[in-house]
Amino acid sequence: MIDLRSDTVTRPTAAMRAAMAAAEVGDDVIDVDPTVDRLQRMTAELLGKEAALFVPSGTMSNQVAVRLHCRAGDELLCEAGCHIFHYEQGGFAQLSGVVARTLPGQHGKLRLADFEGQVHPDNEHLVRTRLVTLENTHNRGAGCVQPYDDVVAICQWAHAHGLRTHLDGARLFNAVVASGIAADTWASHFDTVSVCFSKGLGAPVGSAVVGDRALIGEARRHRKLLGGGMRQAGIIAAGALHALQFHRQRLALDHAHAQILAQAIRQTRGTRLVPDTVETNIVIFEVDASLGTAAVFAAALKMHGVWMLAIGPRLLRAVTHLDVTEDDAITAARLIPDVADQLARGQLQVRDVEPSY
Ligand code: TLP
Repeated sequence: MIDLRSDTVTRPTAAMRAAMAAAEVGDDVIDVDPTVDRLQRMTAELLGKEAALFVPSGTMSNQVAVRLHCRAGDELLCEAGCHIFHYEQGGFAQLSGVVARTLPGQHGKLRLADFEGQVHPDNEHLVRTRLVTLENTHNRGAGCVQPYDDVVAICQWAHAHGLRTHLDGARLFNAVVASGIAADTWASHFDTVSVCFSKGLGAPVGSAVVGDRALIGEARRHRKLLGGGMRQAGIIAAGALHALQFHRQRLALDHAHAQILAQAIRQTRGTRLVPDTVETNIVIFEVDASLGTAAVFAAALKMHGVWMLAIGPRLLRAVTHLDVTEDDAITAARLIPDVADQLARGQLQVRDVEPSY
C-alpha cells in the first residue's frame, strides 16, 4: 500500500531506531533527561530562541502556547481552516476558556488587511483580544508557505497592538526548504513557535514549543497539567534528534514527489487542484460530482493500493513523506487518471468507503 494519508505515517528508519535504542536517558519529570535536553537545546538554537520544551504532540504544543498567552475570557485570532481551530476539538475553549475568532484566508494565507480593525476595544462586554496564531506551512491550504512579507507585517501589527503571536510550525521545515528562508528568520517574528518532529521529519513521536526562557519555564507547568510530562523520554527524543539532524534537507524530495502527483491531477478529467499550485508536500484536489464523492474516489484508489484521505465532500488530500519513493509517486500518479476514468464510466464497484476527515 502506498500510504499518502499523512506525513505522520512514517516508520523510523534503521539508523533512527539504532539512535533510539542507544539513547542515554534520565527522568525528565523529576529533573532532566539528557537526550531530551540535547533535543531541546538543538531545537531552540535552530529556531533562534532561548529555550524549547519537548511535548508529545503538535496539538499539545499549540495548546500549551494558547495557555501561555491567554487567560479564560481572552480571544485568539486565527485563520478559519487552521489546525488549532479545525482539528484540535476546540481545545482552546475546552481546556483554557479561550474564544477563537476566525478570519477566512485565501487557501490558508492571511494578509495584514484581514487583521486590521479586529482588536476589540477595552470594554467589559467583550472578550479581550490577546493572540494571533498563524500556520506555516498551512495544512488545509495544501501545504502552502505563508508569504514572508505578510507574516512580518501581521506580527508587527500584532505586537504594536499589544497582542502575542504564535506560529503553528508543525511543517515549518517544509516552509524553510521551499522558501529558502531560515527557520530562525521565520521564528524571529513570533513569541512562540511549535514544530513537529513526527511529520515530514519522520520521527515516531514528538513536538516542541520554543520561546524565551521565562515563557518556556511556564510552558513546563502547562505540559505537566495536561499530562505531557514524560519520564525516560530520551528514547523518543533520540528519534526526534536524528530526524532534525538528518531529515531536514531531504524534504525537497517530498516536494518533488508532490509535483508528480500534482501534474497527474492537472491532466485528469474531472479533478482539479485546490489551489492550483502545490508548494510543498501536501496536494489537495477536488473531484467532480460525475466521479462520485471524495470518499468514493479515495476508496477506489485504495482498492488499487494507494491510500489518500477524503477531507471534505469533494476534497482529497495526498501527502508525500519519507516512506514514499519516486516510484511510489509515479505509481500513484498513473492510478489517478485510471481510477477517474473507471469511475466516470461506472466500471468500478467501490467498497469500504471511509468517512471524510
Ligand atoms: N495534522 C494531522 C491531522 O491532525 C490533520 C495531519 O495528518 O496532517 N499543526 C498542524 C499544522 C498539523 O497538521 C498537525 C497534525 C498538528 C498541528 C498536530 O500534530 P499532532 O498530530 O502531533 O497532535
